[in-house]
Amino acid sequence: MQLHNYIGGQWVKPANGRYQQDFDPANGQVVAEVPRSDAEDTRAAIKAARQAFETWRKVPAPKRGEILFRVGTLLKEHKDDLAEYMTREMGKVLMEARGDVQEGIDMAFYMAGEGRRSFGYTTPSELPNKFAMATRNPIGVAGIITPWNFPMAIPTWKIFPALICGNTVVFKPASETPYLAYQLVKIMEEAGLPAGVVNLVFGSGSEVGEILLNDPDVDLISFTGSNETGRHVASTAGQHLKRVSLELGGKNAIIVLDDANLDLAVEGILWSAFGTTGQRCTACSRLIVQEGIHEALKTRLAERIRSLKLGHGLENNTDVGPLINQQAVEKVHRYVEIGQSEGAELVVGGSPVQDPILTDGHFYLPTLFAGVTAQMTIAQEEIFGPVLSMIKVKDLDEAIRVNNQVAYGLSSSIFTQDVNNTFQAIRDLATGIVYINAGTTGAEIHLPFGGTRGTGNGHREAGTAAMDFFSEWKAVYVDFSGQLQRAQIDT
Ligand code: UN1
Repeated sequence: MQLHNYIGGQWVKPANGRYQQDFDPANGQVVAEVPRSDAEDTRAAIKAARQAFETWRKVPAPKRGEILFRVGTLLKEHKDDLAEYMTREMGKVLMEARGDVQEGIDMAFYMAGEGRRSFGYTTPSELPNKFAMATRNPIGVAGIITPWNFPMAIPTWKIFPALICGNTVVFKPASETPYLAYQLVKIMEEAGLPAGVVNLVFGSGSEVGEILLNDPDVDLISFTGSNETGRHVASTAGQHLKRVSLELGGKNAIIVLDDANLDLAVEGILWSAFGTTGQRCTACSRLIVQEGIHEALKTRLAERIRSLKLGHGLENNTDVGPLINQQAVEKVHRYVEIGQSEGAELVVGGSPVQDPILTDGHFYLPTLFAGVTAQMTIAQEEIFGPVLSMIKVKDLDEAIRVNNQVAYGLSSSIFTQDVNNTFQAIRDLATGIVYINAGTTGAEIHLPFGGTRGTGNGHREAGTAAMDFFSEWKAVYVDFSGQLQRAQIDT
């Protein structure tokens, strides 16, 4: 199927007539033909969004919410189809694809409700007969740049709060997941979103993204992706004084203390490290284990990892799907080689899959390293694949130190049954998300999502925190005294 851009409420071909193909990473089959748009289409989309902003910002927020409610209902109706398309397009197993769509549904209903809240506040004035309040206000045109690993969740975390706050959107989805972006925008159109409020432009970061960063008519940029690109986004958009929200990488760890429930820890580790083939920002790539339980955990994990079944995500018994593309396989393998050359012990995995049935896909064996030290490259850099590194520690203090000694700070987790350890961990783990007795993934949409240090630039997505990014405050003073009252002077 050939996809089109969506600009000003019309499905249109790219002005330059160029297309590229979108592939199923599990078997190389073509999923869709996608525009390779450039500056011309992007500028047209920005113009449409700018025009629509003047009307959309005045639509009462509860009415904007009603449209989002319809979007949520439609997403729910199409959940099965959307999940199947997602598995075909980016490889995650069907159950997880359903979860990804569910995040979009949840966000639609949550933000629909925000249409009737969007709370500001009133506060007493320092002067008599004067009223003071602060209200949330739309900002303008939001450039939304999203990755392929959560093709429904991440765009909806950004687009729905942008819309409920009264902004309009130009959406540039990842080149690897255009079909899901197309489906999402189709649903928004069907739900009755007015023309120009959301515009969709397919194309590369260098041709489409760059225009969003530089065009003065785009007021804010919300980006999820790599740390390197995030720095470029922030510095480019920053020169134009745009507001920028970044969600970048992670190097998330699970800590397992001697007193942990080992059965539970094993389940949490497998799910966090190998779910989505390790391709989540929140995926666990470091396992920080207290020495007393280390050997037992290593043996159990090795056994379970060996039995994980790789395959197409649409097959019932598949545990782990493919990586997104061949570059990802090569990148993961490079890290595995670095791990070995730095002296880590390869316990399981460590190579692309040889199975002839899977050779057309981008499969890599789930991999476990032990004997890793906190400073090794595989314990410091984001791999974004199914590679887990075990680091042995003496006690909780050392575990927390190791956890915090990386350039990222998205998610962390601890398995312990001791209440004192628990609260110390909650206080001292320097990440934006902390889990107790659960793995590092599974954020819910009504809580703030994001991280410290190199994971971002201090903003949070989801929950009411998203409203803080997509709106700006207006302080309003109403003087009903009938005379000039000078603040700070007429005391
Ligand atoms: C991401 O990988 O960027 O908490 C998002 C989780 C999911 C979202 C992950 N709810 O793993």
